[in-house]
Formats: sequence, C-alpha cells, structure tokens
Amino acid sequence: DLRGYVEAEHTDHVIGGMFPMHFRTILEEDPTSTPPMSPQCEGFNFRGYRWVKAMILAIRHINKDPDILPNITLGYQIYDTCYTMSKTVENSLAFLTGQNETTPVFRCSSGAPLAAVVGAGGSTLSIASSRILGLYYFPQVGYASSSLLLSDKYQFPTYLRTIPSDNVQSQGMAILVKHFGWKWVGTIAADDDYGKYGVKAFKEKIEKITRSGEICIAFSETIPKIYSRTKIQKVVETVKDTNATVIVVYSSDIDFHPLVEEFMISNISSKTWIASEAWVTSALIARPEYFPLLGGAIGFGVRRGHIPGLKEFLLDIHPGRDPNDDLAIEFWQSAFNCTWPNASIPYNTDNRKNVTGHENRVNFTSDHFCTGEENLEELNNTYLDVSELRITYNVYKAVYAVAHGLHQLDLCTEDGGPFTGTSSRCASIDEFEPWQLMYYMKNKMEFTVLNETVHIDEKGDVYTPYDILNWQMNGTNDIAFVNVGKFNSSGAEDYEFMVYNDSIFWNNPAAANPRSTCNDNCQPGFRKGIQQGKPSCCYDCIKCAEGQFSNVTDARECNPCPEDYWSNADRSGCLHKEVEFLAYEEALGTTLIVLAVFGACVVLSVTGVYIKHRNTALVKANDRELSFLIQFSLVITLMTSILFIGKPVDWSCQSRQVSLALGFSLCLSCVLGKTVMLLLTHLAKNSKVAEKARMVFLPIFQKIIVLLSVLTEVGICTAYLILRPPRMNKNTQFLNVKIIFECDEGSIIFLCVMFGFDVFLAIQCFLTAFIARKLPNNFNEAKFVTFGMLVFFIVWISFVPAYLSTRGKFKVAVEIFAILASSFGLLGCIFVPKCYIILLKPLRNTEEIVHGKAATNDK
Ligand code: TCR
Repeated sequence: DLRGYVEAEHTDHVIGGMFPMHFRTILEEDPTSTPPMSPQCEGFNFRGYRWVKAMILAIRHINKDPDILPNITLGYQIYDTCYTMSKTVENSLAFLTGQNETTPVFRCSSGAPLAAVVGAGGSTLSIASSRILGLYYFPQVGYASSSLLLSDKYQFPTYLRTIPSDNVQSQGMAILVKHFGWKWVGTIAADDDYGKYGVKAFKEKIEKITRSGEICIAFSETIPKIYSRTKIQKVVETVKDTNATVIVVYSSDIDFHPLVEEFMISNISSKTWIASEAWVTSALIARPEYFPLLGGAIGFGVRRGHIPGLKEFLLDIHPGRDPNDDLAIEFWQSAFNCTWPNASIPYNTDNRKNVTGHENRVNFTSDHFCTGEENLEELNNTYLDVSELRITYNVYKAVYAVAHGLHQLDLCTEDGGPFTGTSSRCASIDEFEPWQLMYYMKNKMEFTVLNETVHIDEKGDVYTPYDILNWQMNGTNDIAFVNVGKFNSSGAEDYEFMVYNDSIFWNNPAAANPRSTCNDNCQPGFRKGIQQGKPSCCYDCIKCAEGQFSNVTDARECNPCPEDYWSNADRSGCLHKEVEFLAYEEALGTTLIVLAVFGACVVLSVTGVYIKHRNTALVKANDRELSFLIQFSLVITLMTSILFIGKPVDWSCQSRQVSLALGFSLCLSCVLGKTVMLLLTHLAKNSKVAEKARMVFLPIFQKIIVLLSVLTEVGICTAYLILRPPRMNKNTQFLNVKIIFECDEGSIIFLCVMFGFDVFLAIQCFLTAFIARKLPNNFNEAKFVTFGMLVFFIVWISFVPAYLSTRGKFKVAVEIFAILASSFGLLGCIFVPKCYIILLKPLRNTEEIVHGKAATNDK
C-alpha cells in the first residue's frame, strides 16, 4: 500500500513529489501463498523528510505569492521512494493512474489534475520514473539526481533538474587531483547510475586534462546496492592493500555508510577522501566518530541557499495534531527514541542481515512512551539543521520551476500562443495536456527565486557553481565543512577553479598534502621503464646508459650528452670529457724530457771531448766529420722525442716522425760510411790498386753515401708531407670518457717507406760491420758498431708489438722510449768506448794501435 502525503484543502493543481523518507525497503521472502504487497519501508531519513518539508513550504509560499499563479492554488502529493527502485516505479504509476488504475489520468488521488512531478532523489530512481513519465511526456523536475545519463533528452525527454550534472563535478574532481599533484588515485562508486557514471566521467576527465598516463587509477571498486558484508569487506581489503592515498568516492551517503562502518572496524587512516556531493555534507557520514577515517575529506557541494521561514516551518510539527499523519508520528518516535502511544508505526526497525556485525534489530519498541512534551528545539538533528541547505534548496527551486512553468502557461494569450494543430493556440490552466506544460518547462525556464536567477537549459540542466568543502574539526568537537575553494564550469574546457591550499586540513601524520604515487619518483640520472601489464604510473627506474643523462625527476628518456661531453657517475649531468695526451708536466713526460736532454748533453760532451782531442789518432781515424755528423744526428733524434710530448698540433705531428726519420737516416748513413770504409780498408790491404783507390776516393765516397741517403730520405719525407701529411686527431671513439689527442699519421705506407729506408740503412750498416768485425782495424770499431746495430734492432723490433698494443699517451711514450733506447744504444756502443780510451787510456790513443798495427806489432 502506498502512503501518499497529500494536501487536504481544495487545490487547483497538484504537484507530485517523490522523496526518500526512508533508507530502504524491508526485503521479504518471495510471497507465494499471499497476494503480493508493496514492500514496507524502514530507517527514517530525516534529511529526506526535510526535503519534503521544503517542498510543502515552497508550495505554501507560491500559493501566498500574488506574483506567481495568483488565482490558482497548488497542492501536492508526495510519495516515499524508500530509496528503492521498485517503490519509485510504483509511485510513478500511482501518479499516472490516480492510484490503482492502469491507464494514466494525470490526476492525483484526490481527483485534482496533476501538473508535474518533482523528484525521485537518486539518479537510478529518477531514471526509472522518468522512463515511465517520459512515455506520456509528463514533466518531472529532479532536485538531486545528477547522473550524466539524465541529460540525454532522447531517453529522458521530460526530465529537468535543479542540480548540475555530474559531468561538471567529475571535471572538478579531476582538476582537483591534478592541482594537488596526485598521480595514483583509487575510486569507489555506488553500484548505481550516480556512482558508476560519475566515476566513469571522472576517469574520462582525468584522461582529458592530463597528458596521457600522468595520472592513473589505482583501483575501481563498487559498493553493492543491496547490503552484502562480504562484498563490502572486499572493498575494505582493496583499500587496505593499496598504496594510493587519495580515494574518490562517488556514492550517496546511504550507500556509503555501511562501508564507512566497515572501514572503522579495520582502522584505516591517513587516506585523503574526495567526496562527491551526495555525501560530503551528510549528517549520516559526517559524524565525529568517523573523523579519524574521513577527516580532511575534500568534496564538492552544490550551491547553498537560505530559505526564509524554513526553520520555523520545520519546528511546526507535532504527532498529536493529526492521528493520520504517520510520518509526523514516525518522525517523533525516531527523533526522541520513544514510542508514540497507540501508534501503528513500528519504532526504528532494522531488518538488514548482519549489518556491521551488530545484532539485528527487528520491530524494536522503545522502553518508554513519548509524552508529546519533548522539546523539538533542543533536538540536535539533521532535520533541523538549516545551515547547509543545498539539496533542500534545490527542492525549493524545483517546485518553483514547476510553478513557473504553470505561470507561463497561464500567461499565454491567444495570438501569441505556441501550439498548432489544436483548437486553441493556448493551453488552459484548468485543462491542459502534460506536453503543453512541458513546452513551457523546456523553453521558458528562467526565473528568479530567493534572489537567484535559475536557468534550466534545453537539456534540462543547470550550471551552478560548486563549493569545495573540507572536513575539519571545530572547537566543539563537531565536523565543520570549511569552504576552501570554488569551482564553476559548464562542463566544457573553460572553467574557474580556485582553492585556498593553506586553509585545508590534511588528515595524515605530516598534516600536509599527501603524495599519492604508485612508486617513488625516478631521480635525475634515471629514466622511467615500463612495467609489463601495469598502469603507466607504475614504472621502474632505469639508470641512464653511459654517455646519456637525465637532469629531471621522472624523465621519460635519457638524453645523450653533447659532443666532447660525457655523463658523470650518477648520470645526472654531463662533464667535459677528460683530455688525454702526454703532457710535459706529468711525471712520465718530465722523465722522458730529462732523459732526452741528458742524452743530448752526453752527446754534446762527447763532441766536446772529440773537439778537444781532435788531433789524436782515434778521433782522426775513419773520418772526423762523420763522427761529428753522427753526434749531431743523435742530438736531433734525442731532441725529436720532445716533439712527441705535449698536446699534439698539426705541425708537431708533421715534424716529429719526419725529423726522427731524417735524424736516423743521417746517423745510419754516417755509420754506414764508416763501416764501408773499414771494409774497403781491409780489402785494400791485399792489393796496391785498391790501396790507391781507397786513399783517393774513400773520403769522398763516404760523403756521397751520406749525401745520397739523406737526400733520398728528404725526398720521401717531402712527398709524405705534401701528399698525405700527418694531422692532429681528436680520438673520441676509442674511449668514451676521454678525448685522446693523437696524431693521425696520414699515410701508413709513407710512414713505412720512410722508416723502411732507415731500416734498410741499418741492415747495411749491420752487414758491413758484421763482416768487418773480425778485422783488427780502428780499435775494434766494427765490433762496436755491430753491437750498436744489434741494440738498435732489438729495440725497434720489440717496439713494434708494444706500439701496436698500447693506446693514447702510452703509445707515444713507447715510441719515445724506443727513440731514447736506440739513441743511447748507438751512443753507448760507438762513442763511449772511444771516449774511454781518449780520456782514461791516452797511451793507447796512437796511430799504431788505432790502425791495428799494434796488433801486427804484437805478433
Ligand atoms: N546525486 C545523487 C543523489 C544525491 C543525494 C544527494 C542523495 C545527490 N546529492 C544528497 C542524498 C543527499 C547527488 C544521484 O544519485 O544522482
């Protein structure tokens, strides 16, 4: 049985209403033996009752107001939806049929014609009723149904509302999440058209306002519509396990409440809740005992309004006044925890199974009776709380919208009337079709109520700004909804968003904006790496490769360092590459220079000795000039090694090998000149002709050998320098961290030819010296030359593998070593024994001994 709430006096028009005056219907077992009955309701909803009162008050105000519908008295018929679908559908049909008939008469039970219906609270209910009412094109104005679906005028052609669509709220939430830099957000939705479509819109908006993948959804849970503890516990587990600290809850307070109870049992805290409009200011949820869990919640509230006279009107209620006013009696019983004498209304029943683990309370009677003397003004109850009139204010506006439509219809004058195809161009206020009223509701919906201009667009939507509310504890241990910002948008791209960060209370130990990310950010030096099968907000941090760097947190990619730069150890930046060459300053370089200079000094002192003793037999023997030339060339080769040290430049690259080759060719050709002479001297001993030839030609012959050899080498060098000269080369390939300054030899072939010629000379020296070594001439000069050449070969043969297997500055060092070693070898073998005799054994420095005659004498 339906218990409508009807205005008793005479009325011209009735506005229907559907409100959740109870939280639920009592679930009965399937009746088979008894006729089916409309389910009973339980759980008195004070807030819903306040909405009912607001509707009644609005109608009273309109009836009194001479400016609107002056000669018409409006009435109302209000049904209780009990927040369930079946009841709402039943109510809608009752409106259409005038109680029990199946064909619509658009009259209410009193027989008065019905103009429009206000309501059905939740979206699912409005959708259900609107599908029926829409069939007959019957106007309906919602006050709390905000689902996006209801904007679809193909499906709900006659649905209007005074609450903005959730499209706007979801956009606001997405902007809020982005504003606070949260990257990892969970969602919980009521399992209805409000929650599911709200969360869907939220996800879409997130995608739209952030670059792809910047903000991700950690989990999406739904709260069951029909109470089920196991399903709720599953949601609790998810919230417990997640590392997301920000959770969006799109649900009405009634659906959310059992989940909150369950959260309280499992002691969840330090989460930041984003509240949808339906629970953010709900007295059911905003209880101080829930503050540890939900404190600091941030939510969106629709525009608040003040309705004059509402408080007095709310207080004007007494169960004794009308014994048939069941709702007043039930209100009284629930408000004061007492039983009204002789009332048929049961007190505070709860037929749900297993709610929050408490005992079931069925048909419980309070242990004391109501006296009727209870003081309403001392009642601390959401019914009397007129400080946050948001939905209540929407109800008031909805009623005004209907009245305004009727008024417009009444104002119609025959020539200005919109209707065609009917007998009159106007509809009569006494006798009109629902679609005719709908015309005015759709097209002329702009009116002023309580100083606010309300505009309902052709989709039936309104756009009113949202307040951003934050749950804080006020001094009196009550929860205050502190206004911390504003959001105004028409759902499109342009919007107005403002939050006062400083006035927000954060419910976490740090009392600060929580970080909500799937994992820690990647530090500079790392880049994000995709985790297979995980949302893009969960990623690994991968160290940048060598030579690459990233200098921001959460870099998507590592950038390569610019040329001549290389990444530092932690890859957060680039450093100039180390430059490598054998520098003068470093120990190795200095040592080599000292050795070279020392060698040169030794050579010069030998020269000094030779000059001083230039007329002695030993110096004079076998061409003095050649000896000086050898000394000169040794100085050149020794000093050449200095060209190898220091940062190479083009000229030093070009001069170093050439001067080395020239130095050696001079030296070796001179040595060759000497050994050839020794050989010839020996041959000459056996024939007089040869002796003569030797005396005449040999000195010149020696010089010709030297000249030819040096000229050949000069030719090779010139060609080398002109055709393929060596160049300085910045080698960055070999070592990533270093730039090696080296010489690019230009042409290896030229290089080989150049030194090959030196080798050729050396081999000749060695052969001639070797043949002449046994000859007793010149104080065993040939023997020493043989030694010197052996040293020379050994040094340069071992040089080749050593040179090829080193890199960078050591390559240069190896070459210098070889130069020094071979020069010292020649110096030591050719000149030191002679100096020894000149300086320490001057007695042996005689013609006879020098020319081997001593040996003959000895015989
Ligand atoms: N839209 C919700 C129902 C709802 C509600 C509320 C219920 C809203 N605001 C306040 C109770 C109290 C917003 C829906 O289902 O569309």
